[in-house]
Amino acid sequence: MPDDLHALSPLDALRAILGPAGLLTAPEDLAPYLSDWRGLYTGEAMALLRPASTEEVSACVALCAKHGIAIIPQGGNTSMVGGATPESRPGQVILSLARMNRVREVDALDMTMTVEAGLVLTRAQEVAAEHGCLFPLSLGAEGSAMIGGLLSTNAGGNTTVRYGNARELMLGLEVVLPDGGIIHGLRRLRKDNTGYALRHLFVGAEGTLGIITAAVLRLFPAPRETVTALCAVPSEDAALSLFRRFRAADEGAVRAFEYMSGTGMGMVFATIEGTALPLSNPVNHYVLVDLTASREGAGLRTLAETVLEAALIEGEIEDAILAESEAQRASLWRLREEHPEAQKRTGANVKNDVSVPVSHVPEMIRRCSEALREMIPGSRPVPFGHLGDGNIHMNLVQPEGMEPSAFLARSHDIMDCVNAIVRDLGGSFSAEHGVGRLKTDMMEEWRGGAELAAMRAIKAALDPRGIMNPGKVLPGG
Ligand code: FAD
Ligand code: 2HG
Ligand code: ZN
Repeated sequence: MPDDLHALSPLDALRAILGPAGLLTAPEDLAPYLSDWRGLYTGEAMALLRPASTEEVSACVALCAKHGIAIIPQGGNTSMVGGATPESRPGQVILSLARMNRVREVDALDMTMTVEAGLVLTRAQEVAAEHGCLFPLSLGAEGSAMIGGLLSTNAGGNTTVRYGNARELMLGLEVVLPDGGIIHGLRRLRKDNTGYALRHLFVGAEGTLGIITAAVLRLFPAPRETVTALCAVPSEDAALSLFRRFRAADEGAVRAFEYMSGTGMGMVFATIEGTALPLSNPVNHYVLVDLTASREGAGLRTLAETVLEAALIEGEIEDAILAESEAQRASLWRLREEHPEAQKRTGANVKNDVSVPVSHVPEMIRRCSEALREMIPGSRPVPFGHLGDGNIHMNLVQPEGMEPSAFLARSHDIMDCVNAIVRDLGGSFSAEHGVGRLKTDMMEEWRGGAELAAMRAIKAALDPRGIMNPGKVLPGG
């Protein structure tokens, strides 16, 4: 920290580091950063810091550490668990990575891309494509979510079944530690067993251990053939059987395998303009499958038709449509990706981002739906999501006509009900959205004992003053 900053108040010193464009304090400028996408939380901050370089992040963090000022890192602010929203207490700052959005390097031979944390996911996908490659992470919030936020939540999305979560797509990281020190770990090595794999500590840490400022991402060959099918299936078990069929036909080809319920699809048609069912009859269960290959002439369409025909004969599907154009493919995917927005528009809803072993998905959906309907008569279970990796969003929408606040007052009962079944099936209460602020009180029960103690020890070692994203992930943290 330069000596001349010592004489200034913390806010003036931060302003001196960042310049006028880099620090905002007006309430109207701060407002969009103080609330979360779901509308669950609104917090307080004395300033929004907008650093433009790793050195600026480091200088800001060192200054905040000196004064004990809490820092809430924020990317696209699309967290589903209130992870990027400050608590309601004075004297904190939000640190937005939005100005750090440069692509530092793309290497199509090494198949890597070195980017800053504020790069929006769609832009990362575009840059990869411009170099004839694929960056495969894909999710509904991709137009806003940023690389730093995606890595910090270890986001999953639609392509985990083939490419893994954000963690598997990262080779190296640059991180500013809670004392302002910088880990220069932007290595693009496929093999690097050099002591503890520190980079992995920051993936999924939700900003509680430091600030990711840049990352080396893995790239893949660009797809040259893509086939998308929407299938109507008679049951959850049939959806799983269809997954097995596609995997057996060509495991490497399945890019996404998503489940949707008739209830969820109905909400999309009712609330999202320009959507309609492209099949003859509405049913209770749907599957959206994407197959891709990196070589032309892979015969994916024939493969899909063969699998679907066999499934039809066995009664595992009732109807299906294969996209005939890129526009039709996009419209089929829209039916899937509008699920969160459609539920929001339909009424108050409680989200359960859970995972179970893939083989238990049908049982989980059935048991949870039944238990939830029994618990709150008239409530509408909306299970949907990433069947291919075992992560289903076991959401519940309020009964029609019920006071939203009365429904939301039951949130914890609803989550407990789902979690008990998920636990019984060997699953997790926190699959891809993280713990954030919403689920800290579940950590003791699910990760208590030695596991939570180890997490606390890591937090205390790296962030002894507890300035990094307080109140997130660890109970009482
Ligand atoms: P933010 O919301 O800004 O932050 C998320 C967390 O990371 C916070 O704890 C924050 O403090 C921390 N953080 C942010 N940037 C940094 C940084 N540079 N260094 C350290 N910590 C940081 N998630 C999925 O996994 N799969 C999905 O399919 C999916 N779909 C979604 C669809 C919609 C419509 C929405 C609104 C969200 C969805 N999400 C999904 C949730 C969300 O987790 C992801 O969008 C993404 O991981 C968050 O990125 P972000 O840049 O918005 O991060
Ligand atoms: C998705 O898969 C996201 O669309 C959001 O993870 C899930 O709204 C949800 O519950
Ligand atoms: Zn999801």
